Amino acid sequence: MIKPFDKPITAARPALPPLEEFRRGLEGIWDRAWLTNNGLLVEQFRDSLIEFCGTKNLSLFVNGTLALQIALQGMGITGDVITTPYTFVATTHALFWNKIRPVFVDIEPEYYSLDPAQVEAAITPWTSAILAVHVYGQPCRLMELEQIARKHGLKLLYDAAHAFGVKVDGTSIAQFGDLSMFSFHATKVFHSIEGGMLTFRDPEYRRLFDYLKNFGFENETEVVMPGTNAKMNEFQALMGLLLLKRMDEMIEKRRAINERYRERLALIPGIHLVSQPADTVRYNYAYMPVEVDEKELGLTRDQLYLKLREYNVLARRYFYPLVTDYACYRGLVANGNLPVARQLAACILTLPIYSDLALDDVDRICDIIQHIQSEAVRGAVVVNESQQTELEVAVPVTQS
Ligand code: T4K
Repeated sequence: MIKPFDKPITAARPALPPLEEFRRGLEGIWDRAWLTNNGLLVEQFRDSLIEFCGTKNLSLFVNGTLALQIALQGMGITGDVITTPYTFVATTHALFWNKIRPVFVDIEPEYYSLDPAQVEAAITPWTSAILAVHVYGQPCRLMELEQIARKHGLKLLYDAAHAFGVKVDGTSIAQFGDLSMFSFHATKVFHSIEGGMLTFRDPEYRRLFDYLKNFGFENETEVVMPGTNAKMNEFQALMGLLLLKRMDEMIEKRRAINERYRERLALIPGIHLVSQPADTVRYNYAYMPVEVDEKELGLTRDQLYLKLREYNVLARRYFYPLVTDYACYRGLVANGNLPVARQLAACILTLPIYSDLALDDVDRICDIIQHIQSEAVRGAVVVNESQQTELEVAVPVTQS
């Protein structure tokens, strides 16, 4: 019997700078008594990000969801947008908040992003844009999507919430498409507590986004458009500045964790690893997804998820259910033919990964999975039925 962890090992856990550095930053904020509305630290953070991403066309926001909503509004996107059902629900919410109709198409099975052939087949005269997601930080089929977008005169937007720090052929992922949105939420590889960033090709968008995130104010007496409030504050920028310095170190730690998981999990029947990133990609190891093969493992994905909880390993099922199956979208959206996404959502499990996760703990998580698998094939795993019923009620099984 393997001992459960004393404390929960969560799927994500925020990186934190040394407290003393944050305290020193707070003293500066106190001295200036300037907390938000484009303060000194937000400006400094923006400058550092310009250098990091290699583009001046960059705007900061209070969170990624509002950044994406503002992007869609500012770019004047209307009608239909082709997008993925395999994502966090905020991607779709941003479309609905702009009264845009999402047209869901299936994903490709290698890196789980939009399948370019399906995108092209779904284009109609009402299509105005493609909104693709770099799921788990793995780049989408960038060149193919770009070609399709140019050929049909569509805008190409990326929800790059997971992809900060990723490079393709040495170029920051922030420089692809017409626009990318990054989330700096606490659970991400890099964060500013909450936070969001847009990077874009057209420099004109900068002014527009500045208006939209600050009530549309031109000056004290002039409001030029009905904006909202989506400004990043000084505390967020302080956290971001302190963590940006540690980006290489944080990615390196994640790389080692990912490598250890891959070595160990490759030996466990029923646990299938996601494809390695292409050689041209500098990956950020944002998540640790695995596909659970019920027959080989002897347990369903949900049974494994519940068993792991008994050991205090709080894996998550990102992204189950599909967005199209949430109560607020069921029946509202054309559900489409989504076999790859549906199959994936049914078997995906994301294991704990964060830069401070000890390699010994990774080993122990793998030992636990190995142990659960051996017991399952012996028929010795008892799944607590009340827990399972609870799970099924909370999350309805998706229809095929
Ligand atoms: N597009 C995509 C593709 C996204 O994935 C997201 C966000 C967005 C857009 C929107 O960006 P933001 O508006 O959030 O900037 C979490 C995050 O809240 C969310 O940002 C993220 N995606 C999503 C994938 O995950 P939840 O509801 O699953 O979070 P929660 O509270 O269950 O936390 C996850 C794990 O992290 C838990 O095991 C606990 C741990 N945790 C969490 C927090 C907040 C900590 O250890 N410390 C913490 O401070 O959504």
